[in-house]
Amino acid sequence: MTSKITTLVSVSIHDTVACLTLNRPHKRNALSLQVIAALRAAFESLPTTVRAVVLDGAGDHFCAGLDLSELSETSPAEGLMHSRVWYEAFDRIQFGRCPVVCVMHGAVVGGGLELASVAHVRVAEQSAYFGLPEGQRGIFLGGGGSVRVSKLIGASRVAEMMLTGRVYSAQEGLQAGLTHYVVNPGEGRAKGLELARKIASNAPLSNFAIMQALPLIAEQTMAHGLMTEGLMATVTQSDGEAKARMRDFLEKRAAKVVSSANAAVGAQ
Ligand code: 1HE
Repeated sequence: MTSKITTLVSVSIHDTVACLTLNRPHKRNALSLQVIAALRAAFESLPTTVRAVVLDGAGDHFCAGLDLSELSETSPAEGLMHSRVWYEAFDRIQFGRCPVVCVMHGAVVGGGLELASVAHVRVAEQSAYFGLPEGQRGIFLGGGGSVRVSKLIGASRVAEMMLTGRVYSAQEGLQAGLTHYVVNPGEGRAKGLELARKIASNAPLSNFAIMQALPLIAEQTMAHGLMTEGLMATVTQSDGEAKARMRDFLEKRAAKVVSSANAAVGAQ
């Protein structure tokens, strides 16, 4: 394991998995433009040996959202550019090279939830809670949440959260679709690493298709979606790694699909 601590995002490498940690706990990991830049730089400079990422936050909270001190004096044009910087960074993470497992605890609010929704898999410790306090702050989602969080739980729930200030607990978040797992306090990192290691052991082309093609297909018409899927399926299955893996199964060398009896608390 190697470890490099930057001021705002710390990085540790565990073979094929990198752990990236928001490291601004005194401000509850509020996302300043500097944090967004550090996050983007950390993702873009991952060694090529890394095949999956765990993203979490230092201190008692995953992330308090947008650094509110940054918006108090901005003009409309500056506000638009501010959002653009977030969009570009989040786009690089969502459609980058490595699938991301986000491990959440404490506050996952505003831009913090927008960041979590960029990840491909979400794990919540029982302390996690989800809110969109933009309505109370007099602003609107600006980090892609109206698109990404709405895709997770539906625009109706997002509207209700923003209008009423409703906060979802970890369990409620599990039911609504904000997280895939709920785990005991302090167990999030281990669960995240376990999932990331599984992801890292997949064929790279399969992970590519899941990250890049699946979201596109979800936006396409039935006819276009089926065409994209068929093309992607053909590409993945003609790769040597797919052929070797299928041969391994047929010749009884590969693991079978078994029931997840030892799944984490509340796993779906
Ligand atoms: C902050 C921020 C922040 C904390 N921007 N500085 N997000 C919010 O509306 C959430 C605002 N934050 C909170 O509700 C609370 O801070 C928490 C529930 C997350 C944590 O409470 P607590 O008691 O542990 O910490 P605290 O005492 O409130 O905060 C500690 C310090 O962090 C304090 O600074 P200090 O200099 O007085 O020590 C806080 O001011 C600072 N801090 N959160 C700036 N968010 C792209 S659009 C996205 C739009 C949004 O994200 S809107 C939601 C914004």
